[in-house]
Amino acid sequence: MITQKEFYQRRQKFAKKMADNSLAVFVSSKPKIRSNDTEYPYRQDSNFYYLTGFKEDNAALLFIKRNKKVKVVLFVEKKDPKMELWTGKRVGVKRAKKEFIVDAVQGSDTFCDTVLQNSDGIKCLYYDLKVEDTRIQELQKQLSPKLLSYKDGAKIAEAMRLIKSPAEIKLIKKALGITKKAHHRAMKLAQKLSYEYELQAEFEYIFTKKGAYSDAYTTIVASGDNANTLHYINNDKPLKSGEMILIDAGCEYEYYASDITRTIPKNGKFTKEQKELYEVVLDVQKKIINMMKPGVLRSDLQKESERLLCEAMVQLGILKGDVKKLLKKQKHKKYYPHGIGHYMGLDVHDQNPYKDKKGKEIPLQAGMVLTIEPGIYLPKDDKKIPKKYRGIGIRIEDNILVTKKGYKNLSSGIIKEVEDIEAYALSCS
Ligand SMILES: [Mn+2]
Repeated sequence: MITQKEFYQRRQKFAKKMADNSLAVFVSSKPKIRSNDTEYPYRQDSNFYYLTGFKEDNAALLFIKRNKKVKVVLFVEKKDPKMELWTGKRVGVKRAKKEFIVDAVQGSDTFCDTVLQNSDGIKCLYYDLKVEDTRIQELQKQLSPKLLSYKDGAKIAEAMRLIKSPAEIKLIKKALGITKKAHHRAMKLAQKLSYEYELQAEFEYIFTKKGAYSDAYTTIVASGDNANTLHYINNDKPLKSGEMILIDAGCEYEYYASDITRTIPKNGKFTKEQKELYEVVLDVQKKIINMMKPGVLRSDLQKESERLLCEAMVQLGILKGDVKKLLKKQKHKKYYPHGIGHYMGLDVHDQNPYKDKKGKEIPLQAGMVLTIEPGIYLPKDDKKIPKKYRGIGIRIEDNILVTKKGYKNLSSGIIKEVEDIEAYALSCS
C-alpha cells in the first residue's frame, strides 16, 4: 500500500518543480464506454492516481502556487444516495477531508470556478497535455486571455514516476508474485488444454483469485506462428502438439503492473530446434540483464542485444553474411524488430522520459524498473529462413529493478531454464 503520507510527499515534490505564481491541474480519467450503455471497468488516470491515490471518477486536483506558497485542493464527487444506490458508495467531501492530506476538499462541481477564482496574477497553467477533457477545455477557454503559457504537468509527474519508492517496488513484487503463480499454472496445464483462450482464462482466473482483479494489458497467448504477430491478442487458435506457446501476461495489483513473457512447448518438451532458438534468446536476455547498473544507457543495452542476436542468427543460418554489415543494414530487425525493454510501474509501459530536458538520454538509475525482453520471430512463410526454424517465435521477458550496485531481477522466481520448464511440465503431466 502507498500511504497517504507518500501521496502528500509526491505533491510537495511536484509543487517544488512548479514555477512561482502558477497553477497546476490534474483530472481523473473519464469512464469509458464499451458499447451503448455498458462501460469498461473504471481505471483512474495514472498521473492523477500518482498524485492523489484517489480512485473515483469526476475528481480533480488543483495546485495554487503563489509567492512561493502552495495550496492544494482536491475535488471529489459529493455524496448522493440516489446515485450511490446504483454505482456504489462514494468517499464524499467530508471523508476525503479526513483521509487525504490536502489543504481543502471541495465538490467536483466547484472545480472550474475555483481555478478561475485563483487565476489572478497567474502566469502559467500546468496540465496533462495528453488528456482530452471538457473541464480542461473550459479552463483554457476562460484562462487564455490572461495566461502567458501552458506547460505539461504530466512531464513533471512522469519524471518523478521514473524512480520507484520502496512501497511501489513492494506492489510490483506483489503483482509479480501473482503473475508467477499464473505462468507456472500455464506451464502445468498447457499439455492438457486445447485452445489459446483456455490458457488466457487461467491467467484471468489467477489474477482475479489473488486480488489483482485485472490484467495490466491484454494477455497474449500466441501458439506456433501466431507468436510472430507481436501484439497477437485474438487467442482463438487451437494449441497444436509440437508447437511453442508464447505467453505475454501480467497483472495490475493496486495500480502497479507486472509484464512477463514466457515461451513454452505445448507438449512440455522442446524439440531440438526450439531448444536451439530458445537458448539463444535466453542467453542474450541473461547477458543484457547482467549489464544493468546505474550509469548504463538503455540504448547500449539495445545495441548489444541487437549485436548478440544478429551474431546468433548468422550462426544458425537465419542470416547470411558479415555481422557488422548486417547490423549496419539493419537486417536483423526483420527477426528482432522491437526494443529490448521499457520502463514500467503504474503503467505497463510507463510514460517516463527517456531523455532529459537537453535531449540527452537518461542513464539507468537505482530505483528504475524496466523489462528486458529480447525475442526472435521466424515467420512460417519466410523462405529465407532454414525450414526447421520456420513458424517459431520466442520472447523471454523479466522485470528488473536497477539497484545502487547493479540490478535485482524481480521475476527471477518465474522459471525459464529449458530443464526447469521440462521438469516442471513432466511433474505435472
Ligand atoms: Mn513488455
